[in-house]
Amino acid sequence: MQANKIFDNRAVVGNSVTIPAGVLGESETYLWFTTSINSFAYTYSQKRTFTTLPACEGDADGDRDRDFADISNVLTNFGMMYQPAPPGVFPGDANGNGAVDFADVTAVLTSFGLACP
Ligand SMILES: [Ca+2]
Ligand SMILES: [Ca+2]
Repeated sequence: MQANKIFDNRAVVGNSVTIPAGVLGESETYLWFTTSINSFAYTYSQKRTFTTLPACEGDADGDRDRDFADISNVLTNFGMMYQPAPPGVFPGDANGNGAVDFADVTAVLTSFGLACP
């Protein structure tokens, strides 16, 4: 597998990293490279890759389904603008265009109950 992007995050807390929404793209492969030094000054490095999931139109809350919670999420965030529209899932933006409007209501209703790809 060939990684097509590299994400460098030096803000590791404990053994977890939270990557903010909008940083990673959909259906893209990233290289995960870590280096740690133990108490004996031994340096240990690992390389891993991971691939993000494809977009799921109609999933307004980012939990990979299309249900009543998505309708509620669109209505709660109706009128919000996330411009310019970065990749990722933003509350209420069911079609990923950066705005929460009637098109998002339609996106949820037309895909209601369908599984995400
Ligand atoms: Ca959902
Ligand atoms: Ca939208």
